[in-house]
Amino acid sequence: MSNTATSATLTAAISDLQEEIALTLVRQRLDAGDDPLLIIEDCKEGMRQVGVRYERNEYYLAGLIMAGEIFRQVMELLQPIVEDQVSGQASGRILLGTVEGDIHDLGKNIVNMLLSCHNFVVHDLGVDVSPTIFAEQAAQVQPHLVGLSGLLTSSYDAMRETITLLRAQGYQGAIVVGGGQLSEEVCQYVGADHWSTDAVTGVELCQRLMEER
Ligand code: B12
Repeated sequence: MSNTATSATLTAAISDLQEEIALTLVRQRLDAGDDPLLIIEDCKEGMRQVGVRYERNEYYLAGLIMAGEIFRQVMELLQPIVEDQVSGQASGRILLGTVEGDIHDLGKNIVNMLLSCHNFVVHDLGVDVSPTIFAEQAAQVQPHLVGLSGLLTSSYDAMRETITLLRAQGYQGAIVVGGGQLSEEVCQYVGADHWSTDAVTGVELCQRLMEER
């Protein structure tokens, strides 16, 4: 059932904050056997458009909150299906969280879900996690990988501080940063080893890092 028109309709429903229409479209696509990961991509594009409309003052904070709520409900529908579909070899331990000052967690939660489906043991510290908590938990959990999520420009300094502290206390595993606005330049600025703007490629990266160990 997935085609350009159905993708565009779902993206538009999210972008227009039409909750019922968006959820109905998701249910219809799931009933038709559509790939939940493609559905997530269409919703993500809708969320990107919400962000653009917020920047243009077409939406205000309430619009962001509403979009977040719609996405959360979409994920409630998709999660059981994704969990049924994906599986893999036992992987590694990963410490995950959204950095200090940032409460965006929808993307991080998708990463958590996909990593768990690939048999990673995920220690998710939640949102607004201080560098100290990351460092304490890293010492306790001894993760193979650390994943830091952040969507705000101001999160880059929190990522940098967190990574500096982790390295200062001797953490030697790979550190991956993720978030929609990241780039190679930001990755270098914060001192991470890898970066990703997408959960699927991010999880593939984590799997590759585990294989290379
Ligand atoms: C929904 C939303 C919110 C919701 C979040 C709800 C929630 N529970 O997460 C709420 C209302 C809380 C919110 C608040 C704010 N927001 Co907001 N928000 C958004 C919006 C529209 C969508 C984000 C989203 O969920 N996208 C969908 C998910 C699936 O995508 P994602 O997060 O990018 O995640 C994917 C990848 O990045 C990756 N990934 C993510 N993390 C990780 C981690 C690892 C390890 C890996 C490998 C991969 C990975 O995988 C995910 C799946 O593919 C964005 C717009 C945008 N372009 O992102 C603005 C946006 C991020 N928000 C913005 C702003 C300004 C704010 C506020 C400051 C607004 C205000 N005036 O208060 C506050 C800040 C609050 C805070 N302290 O954090 C700006 C940031 C601008 C900037 N450059 O800093 C954006 C870009 C909007 C814009 N264009 O202006 N927001």
